[in-house]
This record gives sequence, structure tokens and C-alpha cells, in this order.
Amino acid sequence: MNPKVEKALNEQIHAEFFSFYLYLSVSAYFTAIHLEGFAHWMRIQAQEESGHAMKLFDFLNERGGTVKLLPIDAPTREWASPSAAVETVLNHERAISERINKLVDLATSENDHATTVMLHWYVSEQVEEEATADTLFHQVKMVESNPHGLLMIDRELAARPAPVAATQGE
Ligand code: OFO
Repeated sequence: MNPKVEKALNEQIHAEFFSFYLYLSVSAYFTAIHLEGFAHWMRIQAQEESGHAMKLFDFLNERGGTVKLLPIDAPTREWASPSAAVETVLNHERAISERINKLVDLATSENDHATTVMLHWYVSEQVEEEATADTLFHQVKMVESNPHGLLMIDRELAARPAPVAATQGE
């Protein structure tokens, strides 16, 4: 496998596992402030992130690349408000989208068509993840001074179903 692409895919596996850690940390924060619906939603998202990492892990193996797992830093643990926690997630998703776009550029310039095609799934996924985080952030901002509104969002988020299978990353 092309060594530059292999290295970049390993770095993306690392970024997706960091996403897993970050969402788990946000989930723990929401549990601590008794917003269980938010905590549930973030925990399901963490599962999706682990699915995103594993999809790349499997692809690297399939293409004869070598998976090299890297150390994961501790994520932020505390936020000043629910909207601050959701804003962290939104900014993180924006940064992940930038990473994915750079990965596509690299795979394309290295003529690695299989990787380019595989990454298209991540490009679409990021559109969805950014839009979801953006909507949630703005809704939470709108109701932050109104506990009733926050509890209504919490109830809605509690209904998020679990992903069908962690490795599918859907
Ligand atoms: Fe893996 O999509 Fe969010 O970070």
C-alpha cells in the first residue's frame, strides 16, 4: 500500500478513536448534570465513532496496509454549560471534516482510487454529522435559560436508537 496514504489512514483511525473518547467524555458530563437524554445521545454517537475507526481499520487490513494504533489523549472533561459541551462537539466535527477532505486530496494525488472511493462515505457522513451538531447547538443555545426547553430536548435525544452494528458506523 502507498506509505503516505497508509500513514494518513492510521492517523484518521486515531482521530476517530479520539472522537469516540470525546463523545464519551461529553456523555459523562451530561450524566453528571442529570441530562440523561443528552448523555444517551452522546454515548450512541461515541459508538458510531468507534464504528468509523473500525471501518478504516478493516479497510487498511484489506488493502494489505499495517494498522498502527497511536496513543489517545485525554479529552476535555468539564464544560461551563450544556451549549459549551455541544459547541465542542460541533467544532470537533468541523475539524474532522477538514481532515477527511485533506485525506481525499492525498488519496487522489497519489492515484489511490480505492481509498478515494472508500473515503466518499466519510465525506457524506461528515455533512450529516456537522448539520446534526449545528442544529443541536443552536437549539440548546435558544433554550439554555429555560430549563423546560432543555428538558424537552433531553427527552427527544433520549429516543435516539443504537446503531445497528458498531462496525457499520451508520
Ligand atoms: Fe467520525 O464522525 Fe464524528 O467525529
